[in-house]
Amino acid sequence: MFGESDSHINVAVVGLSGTGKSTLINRLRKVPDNLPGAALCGEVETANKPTMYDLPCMPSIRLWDFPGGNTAAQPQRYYFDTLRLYAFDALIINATDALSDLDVHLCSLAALYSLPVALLRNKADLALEAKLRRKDFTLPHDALAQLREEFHASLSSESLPLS
Ligand SMILES: Nc1nc2c(ncn2[C@@H]2O[C@H](COP(=O)(O)OP(=O)(O)O)[C@@H](O)[C@H]2O)c(=O)[nH]1
Ligand SMILES: [Mg+2]
Repeated sequence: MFGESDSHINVAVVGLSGTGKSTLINRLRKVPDNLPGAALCGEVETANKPTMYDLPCMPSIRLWDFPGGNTAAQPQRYYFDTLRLYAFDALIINATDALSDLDVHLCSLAALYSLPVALLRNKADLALEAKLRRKDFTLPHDALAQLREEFHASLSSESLPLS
């Protein structure tokens, strides 16, 4: 994948399938999803092996798009070891509405290997729309504040090893 002499900071973007990992990489790289060379996005899993992308605004960083974990092809118990996540410099774990068992599993293993983790709450736009549609809130600002609270509460309830 990359040698020990690799001077880049290699960041693995991981999580369940469909959480928006590939889309996130395209947004960070400021490329449209349909541009040749962009990370493939879709409603079904589009990545079957880790794929590397540069980050033009931060040349020392390389982003790696991973297949989703906890699928028939990538069972959760093998995901971290088989895909050699321990060899990376940091993980971006993509979560959505509810924190998944995979997210918690990856956080624990990352702590074991002293890997820094960024745990993202993705697709917040959909959750925000749903809150407003149910008329739980009239102001988007209040709905967003509750989304944040709910996510923080789910992090605390799992006692994640996050700093
Ligand atoms: N509404 C919304 N849709 C998103 C977001 N991120 C990704 N998607 C959509 O979710 C689907 C799966 O995204 P993808 O990046 O392929 O997920 P991956 O399997 O984790 O790589 C695609 O249809 C994306 O357009 C987001 O933040 N909001
Ligand atoms: Mg993908």
